[in-house]
Amino acid sequence: MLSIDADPYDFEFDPETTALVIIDMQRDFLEPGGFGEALGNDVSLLRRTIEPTKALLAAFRAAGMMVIHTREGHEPELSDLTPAKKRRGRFPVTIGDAGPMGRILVHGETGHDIIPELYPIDGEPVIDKPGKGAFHATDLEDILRNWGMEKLVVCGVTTEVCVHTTVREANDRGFDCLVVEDCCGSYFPEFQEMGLRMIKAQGGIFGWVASSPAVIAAIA
Ligand code: TIU
Repeated sequence: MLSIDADPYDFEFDPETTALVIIDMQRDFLEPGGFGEALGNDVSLLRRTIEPTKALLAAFRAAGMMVIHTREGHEPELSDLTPAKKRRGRFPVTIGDAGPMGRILVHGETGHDIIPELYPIDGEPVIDKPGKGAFHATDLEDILRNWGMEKLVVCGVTTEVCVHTTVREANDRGFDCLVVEDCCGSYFPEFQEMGLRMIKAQGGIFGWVASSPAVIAAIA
């Protein structure tokens, strides 16, 4: 067992049964002209997560640990897009509409893909998810159980939306989750802070929180 200096207490893990799950580091959320901007957000707020996540990903790859990527998005015919999700926000441009990076949050479009800095390599599963949580309507739970994973190191965007939903889903399925604070980003600084505090409060009601240097030090 290895140990990471984390809140509310040390996170102990076996590298053989611990996976890195990188949530939705897609152009649509991190670059101008995508879904994040269509929702009225300043996407530059998320970009500080890229460099620390590159280092974290490199550490997992060097250690031969499992890495999984997720992407939020929909089939080109929008068959997996609920009418409620399409309508939400009453924005003039929304999911499935054309934007500067192609149709917003649609599989195969430039904006839907993972940013080049964190691009998956062969052997790393990419989970396409239609919802905010990575377990809803995906194979993620089967993949984790088939590969014998018990604990998850989770990061990505956005902290209070897809990272939180995924951690809550994982927690209820019996996975211990450690959230990497500097590798998570929100369009709202106050949600970033509160989102992380909610994870680790009450004895780690949803999981643990640590910095990427602490995680990398433990793995190295
Ligand atoms: N809007 C927002 O904060 N997030 C999302 O819509 N999806 C994810 O968090 N990936």
